[in-house]
Amino acid sequence: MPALVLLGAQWGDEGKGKATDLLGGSVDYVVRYQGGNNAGHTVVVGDQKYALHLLPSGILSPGCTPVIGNGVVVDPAVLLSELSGLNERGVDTSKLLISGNAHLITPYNVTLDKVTERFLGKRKIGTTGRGIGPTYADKINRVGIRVQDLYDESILEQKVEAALEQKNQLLAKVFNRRAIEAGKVVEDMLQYAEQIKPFVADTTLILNDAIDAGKVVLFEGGQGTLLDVDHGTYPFVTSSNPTAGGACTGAGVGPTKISRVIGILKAYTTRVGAGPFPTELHDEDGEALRRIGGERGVTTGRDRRCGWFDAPIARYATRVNGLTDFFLTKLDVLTGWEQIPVCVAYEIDGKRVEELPYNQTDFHHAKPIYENLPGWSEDITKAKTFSDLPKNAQAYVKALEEMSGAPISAIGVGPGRTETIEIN
Ligand code: 2SA
Ligand code: GDP
Ligand code: MG
Repeated sequence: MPALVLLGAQWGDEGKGKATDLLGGSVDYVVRYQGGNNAGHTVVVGDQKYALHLLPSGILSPGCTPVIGNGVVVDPAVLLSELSGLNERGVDTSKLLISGNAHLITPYNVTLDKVTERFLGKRKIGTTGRGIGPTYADKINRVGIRVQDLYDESILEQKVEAALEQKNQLLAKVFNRRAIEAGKVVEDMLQYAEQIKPFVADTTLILNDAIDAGKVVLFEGGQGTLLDVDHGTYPFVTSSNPTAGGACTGAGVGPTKISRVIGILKAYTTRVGAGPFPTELHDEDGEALRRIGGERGVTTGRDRRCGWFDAPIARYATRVNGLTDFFLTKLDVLTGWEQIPVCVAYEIDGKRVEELPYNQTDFHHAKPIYENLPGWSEDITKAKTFSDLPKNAQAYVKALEEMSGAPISAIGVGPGRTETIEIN
């Protein structure tokens, strides 16, 4: 098992942080390949709770080398503050590696993210406001600033000036804002350069060498399949590729090296930010899922929208990621419901549709077709094996597995590291 990908099968917040941490003990490298500090991964170790935004969850496993790949966008101020926060809690972060080709989130990109959302008003995406979209836009427009630019002041100046040329016109004419001074931005960015330098490396070379030497490399996705800029609910998506292919481009590793792709799947569905969500609940059940599941954004503190499990989404995740298996999380949150509705297909314009429609308008009109599965009332948080689960919980897991197109290899029954059932 030289290289594996672990990613969100829904709209993010499935419990990827916990799953990565769980595997951390048997993994040599944990690599972030996309996104930035828009991610929020919660890891609970004993009585300690960690919220990671930019750093890979593997940073909490002592034997593991955490890597920020070229596909990630890095806010240098956030990076340093996250590192020092962990250091203060006794976590050794000295092994961190950061790709010199990763792009930097500049202060003007954070500003642009926020003013654009305000400008869009009712049509806003509901971004995290961390500058993610504008930074990826700069990357694709070839006016991005990369980590390696911090170590060549004259290049940095030229690039910042080039990037600001159009932006200052936009800021003045569309957003009625003052121009941003290139010199001030350069000064701002340079103050981080020396502290970041020890971590900067040719991560592609290191990771490929590691895989060739038989080391285990885990690629940790941020966000989720339906937030993917190509395969998600566009335009209500993030600006990167959380899907499995993103691990290859975002880390510089070929697909032939990856032998396992794990989809993290919540036993119900949540989403934060705007966009379609067929099984969303606007009633007491939705409120109960939010309360019991603690469904609140780890980065922004926003309430997450909650709904029942959606099987077409799980099948879609299996397809576009080539999933080998699922980790089913938060099964414990469903304890106490007499009946648990599960969306098995959609009704779109009077027709039954089994798969996620590729057409945006159809997805917006999709009405869930539910099947009710019998619930359970026993506490399952102490369950250690599949047979410890009540019969109805076992049947719920089996039904989800059948509908989702890949085997379930682990089940989360609580937030802690040990609250997991592994299935062989
Ligand atoms: P952005 O900021 O450009 O990536 O926002 C675009 C959309 O992507 C969604 N998004 C997320 N959805 C779920 N979880 C995320 N991480 C945080 C968490 C979110 C938070 O773990 O809770 O704290 O609000 C995440 N990051 C981005 C976002 O809501 C937009 O819909
Ligand atoms: P990520 O973005 O996918 O890493 O997920 P988040 O950390 O944003 O949100 C998942 C939340 O669920 C966190 O608060 C986790 O501690 C918690 N969690 C993960 N797995 C389980 C589980 O099996 N049961 C319960 N009750 N909570 C879990
Ligand atoms: Mg999260």
